Amino acid sequence: MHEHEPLPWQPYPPLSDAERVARARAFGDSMRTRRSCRAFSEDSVPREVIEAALMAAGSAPSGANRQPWHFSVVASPEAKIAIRVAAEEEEQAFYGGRAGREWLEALAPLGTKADKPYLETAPWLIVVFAQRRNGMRAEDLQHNYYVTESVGIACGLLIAALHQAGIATLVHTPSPMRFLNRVCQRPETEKPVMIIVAGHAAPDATIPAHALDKKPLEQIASWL
Ligand code: IYR
Repeated sequence: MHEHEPLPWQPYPPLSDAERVARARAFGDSMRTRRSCRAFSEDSVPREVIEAALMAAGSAPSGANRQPWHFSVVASPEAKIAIRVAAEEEEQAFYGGRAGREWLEALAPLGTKADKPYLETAPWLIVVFAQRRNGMRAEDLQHNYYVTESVGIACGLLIAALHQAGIATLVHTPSPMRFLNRVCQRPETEKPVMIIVAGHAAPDATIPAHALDKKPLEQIASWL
């Protein structure tokens, strides 16, 4: 057999068009109830939930199927504290002026600030790394393709899977975030992309009204 012989397509479940519409709407309706959570309780989430959601993330399409992602899953209090301390240090500088007036004005409706207690209270921090290339030595160096796009898709699936499992999430992007390589013991060839904070919302969690303002279909799509 040829080395690259394709396998037959595995048919999707046969549905009526009405069922297809209903399923797409049901998923959309569910995803529209997802909100970024900025106050987490200490309530636990089973590791199996995180594992299943990571398997969903790992199913994402990627450039040349290189799957250029790594998920460092942090639950230990020591590692969470190390991440909180380093992240807050960067955020102090960010909110203290490094972000610039325009960016800070854009964030004002969200009410975010340098204090990040959720990095310690949430049961899981999923630190996402992008593998720009594999291998350290020139002779076994392998480049990956469309790394940003691939990792972005995987993160979208991860957030969707966690939401479907009833888990609250926050995409957190301390800037710069190279400290995550040190805390998570990942090689310098990997670029930290985001932290996905996962857990349950604290009883007093709030959402900024601004977050409910999603663009209508007419504004996000055009048809030719
Ligand atoms: N990393 C900061 C700032 C921040 C930036 C954007 I763009 C956001 O959508 C939200 C926050 C923080 O986490 O506070």
